[in-house]
Amino acid sequence: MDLNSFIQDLARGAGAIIKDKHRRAKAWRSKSSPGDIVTEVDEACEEYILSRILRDCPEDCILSEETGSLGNPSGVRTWIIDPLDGTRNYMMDIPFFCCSIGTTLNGVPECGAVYDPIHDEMFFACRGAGATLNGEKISVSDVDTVEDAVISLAWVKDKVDRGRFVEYIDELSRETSYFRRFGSAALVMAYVACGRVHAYLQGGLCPWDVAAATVIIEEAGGVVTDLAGLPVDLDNPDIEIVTGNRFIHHALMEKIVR
Ligand code: 2AM
Ligand code: CA
Repeated sequence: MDLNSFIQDLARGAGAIIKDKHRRAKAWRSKSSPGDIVTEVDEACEEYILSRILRDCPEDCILSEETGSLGNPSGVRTWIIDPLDGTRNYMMDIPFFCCSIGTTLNGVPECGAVYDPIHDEMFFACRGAGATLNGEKISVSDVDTVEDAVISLAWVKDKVDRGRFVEYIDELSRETSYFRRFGSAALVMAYVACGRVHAYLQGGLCPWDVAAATVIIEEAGGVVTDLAGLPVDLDNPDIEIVTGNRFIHHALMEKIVR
């Protein structure tokens, strides 16, 4: 099996399901909190992706947002899946959401596909082979001052100390006004990888929000760490992330994490 084309094919297939239901009534319900929602489309996409992986890669382990862990628990490769990232945007007809599918080998990020079905953009990388957008090589921006940086900064309210993130905004707003909040962690990370956004800082994420995009950013020349400057731990259910090119990443760590 060609892993590169299989992952992209899965993300495109899920993207077709997402796009088909876009702007149509969808059944939905709350999960862990009123803000944390799942629709029938998240579940339909997940079923599509999981059935293909279970059929074609029975030796692998799987972690998927709506179902949790399944597959072979001792597999060396783990699939980490968010069938639909940006569900709130999707519900609101805001065209910023994606399907995110990553793999790790012995816990190390290996490959990732982040597919935006509305704009037909496939962000993809496998370790050691560079990152691409629709097949064209991409890289992070070379902006080197916070003053010029477009920064996405967000948090999940029930999972983080909100005051700390408000302080980050207070500190950074002395130097830039270019704050954004997109509502899909995987897709904004893909935007960091191709230089559309210069930095992204968020608390309260889950492994499936960041697994695929982490390898895409790293292969695009960017840096991805937690707020302590350490590699992101994909076993952690509550992930904080700082990412950007190495200048902006360093500047953010200096200014806010001190
Ligand atoms: P989701 O759309 O797959 O739920 C929103 O800022 C971003 O945070 C989205 O990527 C969203 O993923 C993610 N997220 C993770 N945990 C969340 C939660 N408990 N509530 C809302 N968004 C959450
Ligand atoms: Ca999701």
